[in-house]
Amino acid sequence: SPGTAHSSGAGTRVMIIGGDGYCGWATALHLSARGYEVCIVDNLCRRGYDLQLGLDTLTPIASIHDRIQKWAEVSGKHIQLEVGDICDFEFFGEAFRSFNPDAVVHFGEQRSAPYSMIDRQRAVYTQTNNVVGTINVLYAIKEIKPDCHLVKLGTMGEYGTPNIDIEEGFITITHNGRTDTLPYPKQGGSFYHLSKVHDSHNIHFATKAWKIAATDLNQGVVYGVRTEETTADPLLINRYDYDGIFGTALNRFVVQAAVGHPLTVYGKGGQTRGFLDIRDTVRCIQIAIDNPANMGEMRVFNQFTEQFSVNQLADIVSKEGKKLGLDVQVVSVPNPRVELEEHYYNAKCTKLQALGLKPHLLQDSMVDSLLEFAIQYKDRVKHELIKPAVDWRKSGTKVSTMGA
Ligand code: NAD
Ligand code: USQ
Repeated sequence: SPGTAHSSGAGTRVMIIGGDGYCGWATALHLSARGYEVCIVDNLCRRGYDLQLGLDTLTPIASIHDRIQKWAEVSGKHIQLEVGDICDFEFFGEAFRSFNPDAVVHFGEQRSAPYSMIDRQRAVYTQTNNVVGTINVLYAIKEIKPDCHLVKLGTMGEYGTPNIDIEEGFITITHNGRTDTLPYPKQGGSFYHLSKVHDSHNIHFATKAWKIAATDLNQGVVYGVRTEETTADPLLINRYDYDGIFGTALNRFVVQAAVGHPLTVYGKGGQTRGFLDIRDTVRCIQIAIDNPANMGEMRVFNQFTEQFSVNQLADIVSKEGKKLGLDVQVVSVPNPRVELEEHYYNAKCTKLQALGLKPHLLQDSMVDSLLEFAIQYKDRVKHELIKPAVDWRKSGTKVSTMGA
């Protein structure tokens, strides 16, 4: 039964900011099932972006209240809920004080690069929401519970695509005969990715100034949807984005294959990124909580398990689709983003594995079962939401209503 998994971390009080979202919901249930005391904080803005832009998840998700109630029924575990905006310190400070967490996992940001590039207003919103929210979390820890461990979701996209190996957060440089270990150079590729760069700098400063303990998890692109706990009941199903704004590469390709839409490779398709299965996202978070950073330390882990180029993903999905009798076409569409389409990429990801992560690799069976999942829900797919919807070069000051 989903409520009976055991863990050495049982009893740890974990606040999950963004616990109604894709990574956050899966993580909240994973930890709750293992006996952690979980409190979700979310202002439900992610559901609001869908209403605003006419988007929808592939899967029919239940309201946060219904999800939590169903979880209590199937697992016997209670998850606390605080609906509110972490940018509002009056709300957030009170929620933090009353829950008194040992660890706070911060997923609660606007996380789409295309969304942040729609127009000036969304660029400003993305950076304000993300940077201010994170500063509020840092102040809550400092003022209310200085030994609370911050587990912050960053992104591999903070590093960009440099022509040298990517280290985990820091690089040792010898310059004019002197040597130092410094934050790895950052080159975000959108106002969203840059919001994470700003967060990393703010967190690093706060760990030094106030002796806070923080782990910055530079996560790669997540794929998949089913986790042990979200499959326990239809009302626990997770969200799955496939649209041109919130959908990410592999998840989009799988839905495209399921509905007979050509796979949308942007430009030359040599863009290479780190990827991981959502079943590993939840385990990485648990590993970070169970092995906290030291007070005064900002520890950085690169949270992905394998690297792929967009062309490699398209090949894997076409091959698997053919096995299921799908006729999968691949097209190169003009790249709506400004990014290198052919480049060197070699990023380290050893620290989480050293702490015990056993990765689920993107073997054929995973694509298979994801494809079958997408086929199951294919009648809910709105074809017009698939096209790339945001051009980096066209972002302007006029507020875009999208649908128009
Ligand atoms: P998501 O949009 O599904 O979930 C984020 C949640 O945070 C939403 O439920 C939203 O309502 C909430 N939120 C946003 N701003 C808030 C605020 N000010 N106050 C309270 N709640 C707020 O995103 P996700 O895909 O689950 O990503 C979670 C985190 O992981 C993000 O920080 C993202 O940058 C990072 N990440 C995601 C991926 C991926 O592939 N999905 C990859 C790397 C990193
Ligand atoms: N791409 C395509 N075709 C598509 C969609 C994407 O070729 O249909 C390409 C993009 O051009 C890009 C790459 O695939 O080169 C990755 O794009 P993505 O949309 O999958 O990922 P990204 O915009 O980087 O953002 C996602 C999450 C974000 C997270 C990031 C991790 O939305 O929250 O931070 O992945 S990372 O990429 O490592 O920075």
